[in-house]
Amino acid sequence: MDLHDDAAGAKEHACAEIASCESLEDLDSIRIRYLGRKGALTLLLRKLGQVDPEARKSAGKLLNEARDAIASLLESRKQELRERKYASDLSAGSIDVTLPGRIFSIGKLNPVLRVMDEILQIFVGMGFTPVEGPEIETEYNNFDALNFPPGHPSRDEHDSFYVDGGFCLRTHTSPAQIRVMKSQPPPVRVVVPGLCHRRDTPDASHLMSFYQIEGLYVDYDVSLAHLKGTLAAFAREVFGEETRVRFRPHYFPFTEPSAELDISCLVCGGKGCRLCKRTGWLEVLGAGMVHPNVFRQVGYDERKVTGFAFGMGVERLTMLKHGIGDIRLLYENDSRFLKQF
Ligand code: 2NM
Repeated sequence: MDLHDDAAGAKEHACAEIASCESLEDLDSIRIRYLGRKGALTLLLRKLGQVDPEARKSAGKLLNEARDAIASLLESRKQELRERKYASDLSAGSIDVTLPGRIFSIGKLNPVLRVMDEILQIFVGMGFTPVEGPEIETEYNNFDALNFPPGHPSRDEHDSFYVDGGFCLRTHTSPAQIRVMKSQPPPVRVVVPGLCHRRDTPDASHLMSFYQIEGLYVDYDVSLAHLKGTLAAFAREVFGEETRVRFRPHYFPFTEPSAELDISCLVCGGKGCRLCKRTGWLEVLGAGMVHPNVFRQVGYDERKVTGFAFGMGVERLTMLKHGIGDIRLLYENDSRFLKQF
């Protein structure tokens, strides 16, 4: 057995076959016959192991050269045959070069996520750090630690989703703030975006899963004035410099005092219209000074620290910003609707 002769022979045969080959299909079968898993060259290479060591080196070199030469000839012949086929298809009229190209449309973020990014950026610009928490929470973090007493209506089976073992789907992102406060001393300045879940029947303004962004600022000298200034600056950045704001007293278990922030109506500017139900104002978010019971729960000294917190529904803000009348449109994945944003 002489591998040198075999290699030279295989190469010579292959080159002749490739040169006279007239179709891409035949060319591929030549490739398989010589270079495939059971191809002539492959089998010869496998035999190398049986050759005595002195002859192995030169035989190996020759076989590798033969394989590379065949591969490169196959490639250049393939190119030739392709070009020939293309030219003949073109002259036969079976390719219509006037057809428009394929259009690949590029996807983009849902408007809710874009508004979420925009809101987060505004707070990042004011020194807040975005953090996230789990969607399945302990009932303790979701309610007890936030000063919701055991009989509070939002803890009802009809209002929250419960999971065995003292867990529930978070109904707001506030439990993440509990985790942050438990993990570090003041100062805390965080914004928390995330999906929340409540047992609501979907309608034009409710979904059972929705995004919230909440914020928390805790230090030794945080006042209601800081809260008002921060949220007024935020509202003007999202809705425009001419936007007026007002704080209306409200109640939340985890803040005292609590308030809701309204902005002057985006449609009528305050004169009264259908969007603002003739009031001239649109409700944007809830906020307040963190309740001392919350600080006590996380181990902060409630006599020394103060803080403000706020929370907003991202779908609601998206609807206000873009004049969308039904929250369900945002998630129906109808591209005719989504393309507008
Ligand atoms: C709101 C309104 C008012 C809030 C309170 C807290 C915490 F963790 F500090 F207790 N986080 N978020 C809060 C306060 C949320 O959403 C409408």
